Amino acid sequence: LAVDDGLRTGYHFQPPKHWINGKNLMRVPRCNNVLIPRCSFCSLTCCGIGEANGRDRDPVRADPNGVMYYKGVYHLFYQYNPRGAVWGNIVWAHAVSTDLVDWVMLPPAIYPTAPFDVNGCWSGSATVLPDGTPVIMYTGIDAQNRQVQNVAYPKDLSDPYLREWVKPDYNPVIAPGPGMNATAFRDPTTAWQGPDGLWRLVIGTKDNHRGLAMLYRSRDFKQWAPANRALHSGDTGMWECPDFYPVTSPGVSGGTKHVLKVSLDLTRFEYYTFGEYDHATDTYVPDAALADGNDGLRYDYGNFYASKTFLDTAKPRRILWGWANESDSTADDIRKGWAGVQAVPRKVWLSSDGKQLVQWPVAEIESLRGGLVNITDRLVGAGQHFEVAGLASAAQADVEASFQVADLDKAESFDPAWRGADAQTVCAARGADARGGVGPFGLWVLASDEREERTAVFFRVFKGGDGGKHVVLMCNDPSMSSHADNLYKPTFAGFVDVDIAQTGGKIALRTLIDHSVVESFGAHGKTCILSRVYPTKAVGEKARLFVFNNGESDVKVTHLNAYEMRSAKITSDTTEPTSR
Ligand code: DQQ
Repeated sequence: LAVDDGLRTGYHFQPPKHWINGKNLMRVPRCNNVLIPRCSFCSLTCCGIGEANGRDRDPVRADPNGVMYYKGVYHLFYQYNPRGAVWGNIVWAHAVSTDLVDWVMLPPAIYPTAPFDVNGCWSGSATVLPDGTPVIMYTGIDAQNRQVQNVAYPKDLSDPYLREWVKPDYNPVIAPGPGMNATAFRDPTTAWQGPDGLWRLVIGTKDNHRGLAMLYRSRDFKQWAPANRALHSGDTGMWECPDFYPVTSPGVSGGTKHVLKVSLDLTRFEYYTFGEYDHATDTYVPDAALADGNDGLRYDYGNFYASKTFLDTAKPRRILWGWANESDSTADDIRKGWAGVQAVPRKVWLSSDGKQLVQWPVAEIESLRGGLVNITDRLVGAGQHFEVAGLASAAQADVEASFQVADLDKAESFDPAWRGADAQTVCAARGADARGGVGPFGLWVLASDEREERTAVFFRVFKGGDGGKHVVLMCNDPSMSSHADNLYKPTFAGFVDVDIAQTGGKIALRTLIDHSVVESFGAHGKTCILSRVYPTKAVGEKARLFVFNNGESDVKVTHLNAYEMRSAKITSDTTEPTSR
């Protein structure tokens, strides 16, 4: 069974056509000769991890790049292969919006033109200078296949869409120094100014297995000098797409913390820490309770990578963009003619207890809400489920639900063998159909008539957490999501930092359903999971939505609002830049 063409997203950003790269497959002996794609830039050193995280599925990149707000317009650039047959020709595609919902597609803004980027224009960031000029810094793959950093400036600041970008001849502005790994030196961050007036930015690299966030300084954005030591490093392999920015929380003494996020090339997951950044000495010290790398906190415990934030000075707020890969087969992607979507833009901030970041879809997304189905105080008994009926299409919906567990004493004990294990391991052992004490309870989304196709988004509660607290697990289980063949259907999961006894057994879930996207926010944005699914029957008007409870304790749906979602307007501005 092939993946249905009707699974294009309605309000998650994707270009009209987004061709996947051809897969140049190779056999890897230490993976039992499994075929995996050649990847021209990443280090395919561990097939096990790569396969486990879908790397063999889709080498195309759609990293959000240079995201910014400039004079009333939001700009989203992203990694794009306009030819699509093979890896290469990577350009910065460009789209603009005044509301983060509807988008105008523009011709690529940055594309190979010069020896310093002739082999590709890879990820980077935008900085708005104090005089109001935006500048982009991106990684160019030069004629020697080195990764170098180049700047580009708008050609015409009076063009509200900033369609054309000029690359000065003095590029590259940062080249890998002697002894540095020139094929792992990329993805400059947005720059910030220190008290001495110098600009700073961070570039991702590695030194053998050690991932590094290299710091550079400049007076004029033209001449850049490396700092004597990295801003931070970790024993995790290459650090791609670093992001470094301040966050504040009214509940946190001292106010501001700095977040450092990195994308791990080896696992295709992202991790962040936050802590104290001393502007005078450029020292970053993550808070002691936070782990670096694989045991660390994640923005999203699902399919979400190469993310980037920007400060929206209009509101003000910080907005996070992330790319969600496909998890169907290459053949299906080529047949569909598109691959790769963006998660909805999310507001991101530091929780009031200062223990983690919290995310929530930008409020503008709610302008797409249409018909509403509302449910209040409905009990779901052990092993019961009910349909949330009445939506014209449950394939494109926004569901906000609050659950209340009737009897927390029924929670199973947390298996000591799971201590130290990640949530995904626990959820793989106790999926949506494994009966529990408290939970699994939650939503079956994109469900077919007889529910033989369904994706479960749910909570499960255990006794025996640290300090006598309950352990709350949030999962996305797509194992029943589709009859189609050759899909990658990992169970994704994260722990949720709530004291559920203190909330009176209450926990909230919001899930954005968009044909092949299931993007969920647990406990008001504390734990987020995005997954891609490809039902064959639960498509369009045939998709249905249910609440289920596979636990022994009753659960009350104290309220549930399910909204139909209109599609975002994606229009094309096909004017070719004159300089092309
Ligand atoms: N994608 C870009 C790189 C980046 C990677 C290449 C992350 O700059 O490291 O398309 O997905």
